[in-house]
Amino acid sequence: MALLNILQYPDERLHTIAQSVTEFDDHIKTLVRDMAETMYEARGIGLAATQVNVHQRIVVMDLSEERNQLQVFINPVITFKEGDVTYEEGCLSVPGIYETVHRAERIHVQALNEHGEPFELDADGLLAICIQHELDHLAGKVFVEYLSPLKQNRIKTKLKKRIRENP
Ligand code: GNR
Ligand code: NI
Repeated sequence: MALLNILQYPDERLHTIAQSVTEFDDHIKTLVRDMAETMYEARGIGLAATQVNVHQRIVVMDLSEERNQLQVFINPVITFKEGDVTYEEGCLSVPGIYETVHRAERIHVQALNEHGEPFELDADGLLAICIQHELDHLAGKVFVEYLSPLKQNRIKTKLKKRIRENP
């Protein structure tokens, strides 16, 4: 097991577009385990491979109170969206910043598990929000990009200052 380094916005590597996973070997299983360990240690509800500088379509999530219901999404695709919700989102790559974002309220997702087996699910509530947030990471998008350019610049300045003072 290993903890992975989480890239911090505005690191340009967060804008890399992830590639589909084609081989379900031990390397993927180790990566999924390390991503889960990193997410739990950071107290996040989700983590996309992009955030640990691995540009493959892999997401781990756990929305349970007891932190014992890991969900793994490989090559996830949202095939249906409806409705509109707003939620105050945060991100492990944008620490300490919480801003309201609009998302679809209900989605349908197709993905593979860590064994390469397909599954589908309907999601709403925080699960739907989190899946959309993670799929954005795989497409190179960070939630702050939904905010006004003014807010984005303020967040960039604040985080760059923090990184400078706290290397
Ligand atoms: O831990 C996280 N919390 C969260 C809260 C509201 C909306 C989305 C999220 S995902 C985030 C973890 C993370 O950065 N995943 O990419
Ligand atoms: Ni995030």
